Amino acid sequence: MAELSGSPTGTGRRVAVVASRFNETITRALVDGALDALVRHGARVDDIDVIWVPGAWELPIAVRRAMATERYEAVVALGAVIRGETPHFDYVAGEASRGLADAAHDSDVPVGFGLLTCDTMEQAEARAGGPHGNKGWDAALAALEMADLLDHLDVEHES
Ligand code: INI
Repeated sequence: MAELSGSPTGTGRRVAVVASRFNETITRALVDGALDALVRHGARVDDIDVIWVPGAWELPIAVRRAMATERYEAVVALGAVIRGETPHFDYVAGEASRGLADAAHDSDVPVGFGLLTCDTMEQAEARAGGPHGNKGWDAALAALEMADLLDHLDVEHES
């Protein structure tokens, strides 16, 4: 039996952090968390690009374009959708999530999913460097771990 898993090593990795400006106090905290995770795990600052888009709705197209450059071994998508009084939340959160999933499935590049979908600003704050941690950090680590795992799977497959 073989057991495979990846390690979240950023050494030598080029990473795109794609973040939305909507609810910017939250998303900047997510970006800070992601950058901290990437650098602490060995990524060079010069190998990280932070790409800003207006809102979560725009995340998938920017993620796809970033992947198409073939510059990155991992992508981290960050945003914050917070429920308002209308069904707008459901459309933005649903389509952004689906678009990111589609982009990830259509590509060999792992995407860390750091899109907060919260009922309140307090819930978002709690997940952007508060009591529930920083989901930007978590998404960055997941992307690095998956990049490493995919490398291992490629080697296993070749041998
Ligand atoms: N975008 C977000 O990232 N979060 C939100 O909470 C949000 N709300 O609530 O409207 C939001 N809307 C903007 C949307 O993502 C697009 O940028 C906009 O519709 C222009 O295309």
